[in-house]
Amino acid sequence: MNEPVVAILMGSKSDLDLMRPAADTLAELGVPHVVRVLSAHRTPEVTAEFARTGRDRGIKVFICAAGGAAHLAGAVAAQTTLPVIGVPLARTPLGGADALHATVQMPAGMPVATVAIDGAVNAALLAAQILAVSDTALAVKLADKRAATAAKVLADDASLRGKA
Ligand code: RP5
Repeated sequence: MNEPVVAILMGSKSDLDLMRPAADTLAELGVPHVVRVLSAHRTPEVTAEFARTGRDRGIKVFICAAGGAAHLAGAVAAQTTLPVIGVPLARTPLGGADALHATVQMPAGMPVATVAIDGAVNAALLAAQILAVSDTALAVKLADKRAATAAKVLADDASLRGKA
């Protein structure tokens, strides 16, 4: 695979099961990516350095996933003007509501595009859509994927109506 253009960061290796669909989706679309465990709280310096130097290493979009007091996306956004997509994870007894609030409620001037709780697939698709603004081949792949999604819904509908 070529040099990564999307960095998928997660606060703990225990988040990997929930975030694997993001990597799978990017792989399916042929988007080179890197997956890292980096924590806003446990490795703040390494995380900040990775975010600060991302643009120089060819990263174009960050996806940051964390559960609980989920400050990873905000901590990365504080270090870069690259787009940051936050994925709140349902990893605590509060079912992801804590992570959602921590990720989505950024102060003005420091945007994080927050997807749904456990929204790994949409995070990857949104990252691909950002890249596809200047990548026509990727835009075509995304359009094809949308068409396949629509076709499946219509096939499901037809089968429920006994017409398939
Ligand atoms: C967050 O704390 C991580 O993103 C994870 O969702 C949660 C629990 O981490 P572990 O205690 O499982 O390492 O920083």
